[in-house]
Amino acid sequence: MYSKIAITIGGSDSGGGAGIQADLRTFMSLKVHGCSVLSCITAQNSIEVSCVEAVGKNTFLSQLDTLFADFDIDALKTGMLLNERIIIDTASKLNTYTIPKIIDPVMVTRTGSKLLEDSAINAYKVFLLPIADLVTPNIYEANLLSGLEISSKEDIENSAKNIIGLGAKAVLIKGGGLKDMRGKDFFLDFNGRKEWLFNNFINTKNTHGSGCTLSAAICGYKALGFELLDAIQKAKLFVEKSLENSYKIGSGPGPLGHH
Ligand code: PXL
Repeated sequence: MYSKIAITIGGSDSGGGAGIQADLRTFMSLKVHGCSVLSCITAQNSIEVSCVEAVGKNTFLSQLDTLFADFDIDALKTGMLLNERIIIDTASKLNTYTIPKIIDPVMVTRTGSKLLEDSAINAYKVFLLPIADLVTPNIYEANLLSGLEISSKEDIENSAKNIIGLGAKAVLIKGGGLKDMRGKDFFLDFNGRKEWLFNNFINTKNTHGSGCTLSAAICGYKALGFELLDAIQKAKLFVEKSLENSYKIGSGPGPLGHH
């Protein structure tokens, strides 16, 4: 019980549906001890993000240093990193850690609120992707990282190749943003291993935090010692079950019932 430790580096969602709150709920469901390094604080409910503030550099980096000084961390993920400064600071630390690193390149919410400054997209490409064991973009994020405008299955495969070309060891492009690609995700690694992964499409509006939950579950299963593709497949099932248990708490999309 709780012999493994994972860290999420990301933003707080005051509504408790996404961000570090979703990540910690996911880690707990997997019986992995969850630590959190806050990069920023958002004020949000199910319909809007009304305010975002970055955590100061010293407080941000001290959280990481303090955790690594005492705990044997098994895996980590990043989520909302907000700006170039936070991405560069994160990359400079992550460079020195050999544990599995899952990079969820969070850029925008499903309801259209921006979670990343435009100037920071390049910082992802230059500093974070080269040290990622896995990067998990949705279609929108894959477009921006790969410079392609994805509209087909073939585009997804080409975009994944470009992202591997930026130095990521593996990429999982989530197809859900394209109508006929729901429940279909594409995996590619630097050895050329490629797989289309499928799961049942759960028809619910309560999907807030599903991307965070997927990357946190992959991170959790990596902390538990699973191989990357096994971790991804198990994480997809975890998201599927959690979507079946999702619920509504405001007038917009509700959160997953992590399960
Ligand atoms: O789903 C991406 C995400 C990540 N982090 C925070 C968020 C969201 C989406 O709302 O609020 C803090």
